[in-house]
Amino acid sequence: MLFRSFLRQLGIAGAGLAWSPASLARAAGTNGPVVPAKGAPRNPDFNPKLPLTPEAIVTNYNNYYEFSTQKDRVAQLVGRFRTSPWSVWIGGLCSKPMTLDLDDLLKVAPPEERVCRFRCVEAWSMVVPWTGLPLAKLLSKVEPSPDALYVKFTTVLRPDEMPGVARLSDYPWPYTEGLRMDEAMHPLAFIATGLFGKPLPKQNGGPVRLVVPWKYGYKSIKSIVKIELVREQPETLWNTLAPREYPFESNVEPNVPHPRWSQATERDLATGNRIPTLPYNGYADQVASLYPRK
Ligand SMILES: Nc1nc2c(c(=O)[nH]1)N[C@H]1C(S)=C(S)[C@@H](COP(=O)(O)O)O[C@H]1N2
Ligand SMILES: [Mo]
Repeated sequence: MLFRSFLRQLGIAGAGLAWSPASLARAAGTNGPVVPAKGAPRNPDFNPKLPLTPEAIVTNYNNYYEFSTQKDRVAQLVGRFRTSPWSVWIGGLCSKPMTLDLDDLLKVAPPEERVCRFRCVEAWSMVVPWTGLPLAKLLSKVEPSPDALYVKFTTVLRPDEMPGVARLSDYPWPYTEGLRMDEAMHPLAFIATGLFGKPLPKQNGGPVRLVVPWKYGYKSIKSIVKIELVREQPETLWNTLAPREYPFESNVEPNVPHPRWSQATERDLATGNRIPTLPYNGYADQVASLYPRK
């Protein structure tokens, strides 16, 4: 599908300059934090040559069930969501638990930009320039203890600001996700605070989210307020709702179909074309060694 007809399908092409910088700033919210994402150098190790999916698509086609199950509605519904002030508690099995406000978090490591493939379990994909820092740098700050075998992440829960929560009243809110400790410490696991050189828009999980590019998109939890080091594999929202459809591990595996559809190909949001899905979403060289054949 052509870019313009895609936008039309989203209902924003008719609005002309719906994706002008001013309207993007409006979408990001006037009370959003000031994040020095601009000027973050692009890390050459991460797909620097992949063509980016247009920003208007990345910021208007969102999965964020706290707001809506309709992808083209999320950006319009985040207006009341307050992302400043923001702080993240990091604790559990570690010797230095701490609460970092966003400014502290941004100082943990110099920001870098990474271009990453992003593959949703629903078989669509995009290519996104994130700004942020490796998750490992953040976790090292709290000095994890050896018995920390998993990391549990939790999204903020504010039903008053998140109109989708009440509509899905039987969901096990808040949204939670998890990684094995060795996955979390892998250099590809990333904490994003920016997108396209700007502060991370609320609809994309601003002000701070996880990005795990070799796993299906639902692992990349948005608007994080809590990171807990734990001994047991944590419960997660999707795994609790439908364990057969959303396994904890969730690596991108083209040969393993979802119970309701094939995972062999994906729809590229930039072009509308179906393209082959790559093992580990194209990151096999980096991460396959984490998963020795059983
Ligand atoms: N808190 C929260 N995080 C979430 C989700 C969600 O509904 N709530 N959706 C997930 C899914 S299924 C995907 S594909 C990605 C979508 O990220 P994007 O909107 O930035 O493309 O966010 C993930 N993180
Ligand atoms: Mo997804």
